Amino acid sequence: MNVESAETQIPAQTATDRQAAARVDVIVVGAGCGGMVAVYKFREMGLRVQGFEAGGNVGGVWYWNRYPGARVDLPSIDYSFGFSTVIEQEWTWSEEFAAQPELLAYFNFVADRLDLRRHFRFETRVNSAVWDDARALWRVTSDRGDVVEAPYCVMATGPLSVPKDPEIPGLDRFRGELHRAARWPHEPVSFAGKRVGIIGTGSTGIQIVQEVGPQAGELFVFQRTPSFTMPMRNRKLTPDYVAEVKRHYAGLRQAARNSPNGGVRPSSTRAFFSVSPEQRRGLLEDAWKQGGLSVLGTFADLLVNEEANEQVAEFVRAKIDDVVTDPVVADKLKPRGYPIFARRPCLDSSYYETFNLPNVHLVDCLTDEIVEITERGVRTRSGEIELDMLILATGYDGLTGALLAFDVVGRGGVRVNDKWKEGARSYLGLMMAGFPNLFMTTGPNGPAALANIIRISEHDVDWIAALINHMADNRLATVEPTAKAEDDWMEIVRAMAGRTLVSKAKTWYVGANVKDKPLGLTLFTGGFPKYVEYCAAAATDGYRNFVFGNAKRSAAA
Ligand code: NA7
Repeated sequence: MNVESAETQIPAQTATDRQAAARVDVIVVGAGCGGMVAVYKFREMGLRVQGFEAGGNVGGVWYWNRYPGARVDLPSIDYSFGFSTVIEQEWTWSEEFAAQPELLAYFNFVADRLDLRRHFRFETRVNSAVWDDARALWRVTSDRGDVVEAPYCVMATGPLSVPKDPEIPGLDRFRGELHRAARWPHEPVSFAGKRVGIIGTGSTGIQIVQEVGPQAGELFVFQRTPSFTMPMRNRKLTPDYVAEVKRHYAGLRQAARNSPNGGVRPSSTRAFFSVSPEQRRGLLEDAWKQGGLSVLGTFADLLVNEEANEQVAEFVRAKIDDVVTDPVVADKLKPRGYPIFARRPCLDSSYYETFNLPNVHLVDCLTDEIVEITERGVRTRSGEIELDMLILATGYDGLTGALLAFDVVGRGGVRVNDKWKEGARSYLGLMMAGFPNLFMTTGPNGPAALANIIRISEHDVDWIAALINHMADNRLATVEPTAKAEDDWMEIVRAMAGRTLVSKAKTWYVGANVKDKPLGLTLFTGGFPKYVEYCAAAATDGYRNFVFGNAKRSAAA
């Protein structure tokens, strides 16, 4: 394997040299948290790394999602890198749940401090990644004319990087300001005195509504499926608290890795019906007061026991009546027809209070469906609502969208598009049979959306790095999982998915939000520690579930 110092990075290409393929050891696609960990780790291993990123800088979703009110829904302390004690000690979080500007500042701080930026080509979108079997190389091309080859390619493209417009006719006709939450302008946007409409009431829509409602002239919230949302109860972190955390980061990271969600929030082994109704009520009220995702952690069986789940759902629904003064609006805001927590639970600070403002109007698209977007606004069955601004918070082509958006071609010309025709399939969410030396971080058959994405990214990169080291030590050139290993993994994933209520809601988790996307829960629902266990087991006995190719036939050795 070629090992050179980081200083030998390929220089920025000019128009004349773009056609000649540059050569590195690893190509990393994406400069979100997965891509950042990956370039750091591979550089530390002495590998030459070339990263590509469509955005103008590091940060992934936090680079793109600059919409008003954007905020992480896991504690910042938890939603931060654990691979560098320097970063842990030098960075100080100001709030329990950081807002987007602070998160983006954090990712930039990490990039500066660890000198990661020079490994990426920004504002450069990968067009294709094609496996050259004869030379055992991935050949990656970009929309700027780059051609780079490497024996390894890591897709750190993230589960939520392809925003999805709603399938409503007339979107291009709208003459007012049109903003997409996930492509929010870098310049300030004013809502004052404007008639603003927002489509979508998932985590994103909820954060925007509570922020924009008090600022807009009028705000029309187009809600199709109400979400369950709970109080975030965000707070400033005191210097004493931060100092304490910094002393105990190692233990906190360990605890996070051992918890099902890869985070330090509370979880329980208690079954819902194992305690009396009064105790249940007390525990739920305590969790409600505590805020964040505490309610989810109150009982162990909320995602498997339908009756327990419904009782918690009813507890949360009743809270809406405590806040929203108009009983008709309160009722329309109540989520029904799917289990609580089967959609990503949302956290808010004043979402329901916003509907008490006289300028904020709920449009219930279940009873008054959107028919079209017009030049002047949104037409529902009952009439046209004129708007100065329309905001789309309509979600993402999640989990698979990013890898299907460009040409990823494996052995024998097989495309990921073909392989995933009936749904995402891979071994451990990390590798695919037929796609040698291609890795994914936070892939669609791992715990991606269901556990802390930073912990998963770090784990995945470590796992990939260990395999690359194993190959270097043994002079192996190619690796891919056996078809059987992949089949067996997908069976494990399917069996687990069948036992959880997560598959019982129409969400991006199951592909229900994208037309013609194969339906089904392909995420690993067994919890982060179990996932780590499976991955560790796969690395034992000389990686017995993988097929290796000899170094002799490789141009990479
Ligand atoms: P989500 O959770 O997928 O929410 C998208 C919202 O957009 C949801 O309320 C959808 O309603 C709504 N939507 C989509 N298309 C339409 C149309 N045509 N008409 C009306 N409403 C529509 O995306 P978010 O960005 O909020 O959150 C994504 C993740 O980011 C979240 O899970 C966290 O992990 C962070 P629907 O449910 O389809 O009826």
